[in-house]
Amino acid sequence: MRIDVPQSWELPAGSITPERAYLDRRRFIGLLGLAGAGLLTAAGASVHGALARDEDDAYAGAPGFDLYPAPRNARFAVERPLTNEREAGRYCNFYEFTSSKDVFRFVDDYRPYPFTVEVAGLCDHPQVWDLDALVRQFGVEERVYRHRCVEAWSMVVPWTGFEFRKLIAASAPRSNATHVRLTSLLRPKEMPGQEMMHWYKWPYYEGLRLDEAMNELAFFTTGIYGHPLPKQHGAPWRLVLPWKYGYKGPKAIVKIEFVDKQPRTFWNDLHALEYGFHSNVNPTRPHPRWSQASERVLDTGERISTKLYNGYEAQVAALYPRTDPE
Ligand SMILES: Nc1nc2c(c(=O)[nH]1)N[C@H]1C(S)=C(S)[C@@H](COP(=O)(O)O)O[C@H]1N2
Ligand SMILES: [Mo]
Repeated sequence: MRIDVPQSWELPAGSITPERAYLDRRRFIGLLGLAGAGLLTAAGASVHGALARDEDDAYAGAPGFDLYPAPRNARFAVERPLTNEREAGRYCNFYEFTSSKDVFRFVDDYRPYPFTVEVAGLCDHPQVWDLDALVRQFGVEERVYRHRCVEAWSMVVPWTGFEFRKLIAASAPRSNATHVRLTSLLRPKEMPGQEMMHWYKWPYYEGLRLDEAMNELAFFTTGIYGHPLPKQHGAPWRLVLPWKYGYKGPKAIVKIEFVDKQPRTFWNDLHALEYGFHSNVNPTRPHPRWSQASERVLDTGERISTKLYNGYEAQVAALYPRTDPE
C-alpha cells in the first residue's frame, strides 16, 4: 500500500480522475484509522457530489469492506474510457425500488448488511453462506467490463468481485445439473417498487446454463469504482455477465440453485418475445420495439456500434456453436 496519499487528494480536482481522488481519500482515511471520516468528506464531495457524501458510513459492514481497492486484473482492459461514476450511479435499473432510472432516490430504507445467500439444489455441498465469509474465502479482484442494457444504453465500469466458477467448484454440482437459477431479495418494506408494482412476479429471478456460469467472464461483484456497491447498483452483491444484456445479471441475490432444466426468468415470463433466455448482445437481432445495432454511451451521449457478444466474442463464442436461438 502506498503511503504518500495525503498529497494526492490535495491536488486540484482537474489534475486527477474522480476515481483516483476517491480511492486516495479512502486510503487516507484507512491509514489514519479515522472513525469520524465525515470530517474529510468535503474533499470528496466536490468531485462526487451528493451521492458520495455519506458513503463511508453507508459502506460500514459491507462484505469484504477492508479489501478495497482490489488489484485490477489487466487481462480485462476495455479500449473505451471509464464511465463517470456519478453518472453511472444516477442512471440505473433496479425495479425492486422503481422503474425510473433515478433508483438512488428510492433506496434510503434498504439495509443490505449483513447478508446471507443460500446455495442449494443438485450439488454435493449445499450451504447457507454469510456473504462476508464467502467474499473472504474467494478473494476479490477488479475488472473493467463493458455493460450493455437491452434498452440500448451502455457503460464501462470497474467491478470488484470473484468468478462465478469459484462458487460452483466449492458447491460441487452433481452430473445431472445443467442450469443455475438465481433469485433476488424480496423485502417490500424496504423496496418500494416491490410494494407498489404488484403486477411484477417478485422476487426477481434469472437463470443461466451451467457452462455459461462456468465461463471466466461470469463475475459476482460486491464493488464498483474501488468501493462496495452503492445500493442502486445492487448492494451487497450482483452478477455481471458482460456478453449478455444487463437484465441477465440479478442484483441482491439471496439464492442460487443447481437445476436440471432451463429455469424460467422474470422478464421472459412477462414478455417472452422481447426477452429471450440467452439474451446475448447481438446487433443483428433487433428487439421487437427497437434496433440493437447501436447504443448510447452513458454520460457522453455518444452513439457507437454494438458489438456481437458486446465485444467478448473471443471468450464466449464457443458456448454458442449454432446460431443463438434468441
Ligand atoms: N434484481 C434486479 N436485478 C437487476 C435489475 C432489476 O431490476 N432487478 N435490472 C437489470 C438491468 S435491466 C440492468 S441493465 C442492470 C443495471 O445495472 P446498474 O443499474 O447497476 O447499471 O441490472 C440488472 N439487474
Ligand atoms: Mo437492462
